Amino acid sequence: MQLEPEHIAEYNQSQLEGHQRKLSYWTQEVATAEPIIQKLIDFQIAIPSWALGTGGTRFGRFPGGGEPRSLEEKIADVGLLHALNRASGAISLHIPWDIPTDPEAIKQLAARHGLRFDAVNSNTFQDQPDQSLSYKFGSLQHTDPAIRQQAIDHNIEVIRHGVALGSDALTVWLSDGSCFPGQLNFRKAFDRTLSSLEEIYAALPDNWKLFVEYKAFEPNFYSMTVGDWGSSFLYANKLGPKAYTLVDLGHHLPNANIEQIVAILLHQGKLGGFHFNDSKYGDDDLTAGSIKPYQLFLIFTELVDGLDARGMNHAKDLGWMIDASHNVKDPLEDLLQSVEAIQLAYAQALLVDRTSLEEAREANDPVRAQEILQDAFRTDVRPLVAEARRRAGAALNPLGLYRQLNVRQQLIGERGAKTVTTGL
Ligand code: LRH
Ligand code: MN
Ligand code: MN
Repeated sequence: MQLEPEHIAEYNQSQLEGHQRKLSYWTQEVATAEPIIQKLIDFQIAIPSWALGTGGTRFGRFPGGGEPRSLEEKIADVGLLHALNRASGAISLHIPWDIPTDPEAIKQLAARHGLRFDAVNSNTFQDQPDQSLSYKFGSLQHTDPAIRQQAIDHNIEVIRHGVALGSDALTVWLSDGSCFPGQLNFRKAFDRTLSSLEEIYAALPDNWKLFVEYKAFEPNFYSMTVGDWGSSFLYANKLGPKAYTLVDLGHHLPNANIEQIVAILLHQGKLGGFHFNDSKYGDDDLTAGSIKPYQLFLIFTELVDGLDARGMNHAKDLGWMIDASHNVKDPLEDLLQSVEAIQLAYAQALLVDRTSLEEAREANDPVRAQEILQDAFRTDVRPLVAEARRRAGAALNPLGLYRQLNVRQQLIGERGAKTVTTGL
């Protein structure tokens, strides 16, 4: 399925009048509209290769058909998303779910779609068919040095794949931990994990970053060895300047104040990036902004504030990735929704009157502070995001065009109604 520029042009023409009516308020009344539109054009969010097929739960999986059967088809799908929204210009690969057997050809294919390779992800939370030793009791933390070595070697192999593709970061998420009190010596598990990570860190190219992703629970339910931002921060600090903490929004205990975590990590120069998703209960991996859009906005408010305070580039200095997948939506539609939710939260955060907010804080005026934040949050910024898309050559309403073109039906026609994709 190839999306032609004429598809976008025709579609946008049909939507233009309504769009311009809504946009005119912004261009005429809001002085900051132009810089916000520019920032939105620059902002790109990486798509995880494992989210292009229907996710499942351990109770079942209901694939929708037309799903990508190979890495090439996954790249084609991300290319399609990027053509529709011009905001998904990167793909994040999970190894060995997606092994680039011919990296040069894969790189060229991605480049033809205007895509680059974001962080590569290692996988030591599952046993692979050709693997000699089992990760049942952990990987980098394991009591057996041979198993630790196998996991270290895998991570170094993933770095090699990433180098071949032009990626510049490795994300390490460990399921290591324990399910029962007494099972694990916490101090020994910490030390072993640290020394394994040190070996991986030593294999990082100079311009690379190592993202240490934490998670409070699942699949281990008593302890996780990288269980919270504190332990991730500790590992990242001990490892060195190329190591950072990665925040996956679904990996916290209920009601955690993620925006405060983000603020402090960024302030300390140790925030590496994000896995965006949303959740109501646990690591639900639901569409970003679908459950707690105010939280997403508050996170972005801290990000904008912290990035500016440190003189960082909003688009380039953090890793922006989605990590969402589930059972009931068309995965491509879901990803379009996630990207849009992230853009909306970002645009709203850029609208916050930060000078007045700081004054309200200094004056201990929580009422005024709340008004300022909610004034931005309750503003409909969709015309700004749509305008950024239009100027970047994307569809004014990517989901609208996706449905008008019957993309899923076309993909089913090309790939079949029963497709199996690799991933979660
Ligand atoms: C773990 C996680 C991690 C994995 C991905 C598949 O829950 O968030 O990022 O790599 O899911
Ligand atoms: Mn994640
Ligand atoms: Mn997760």
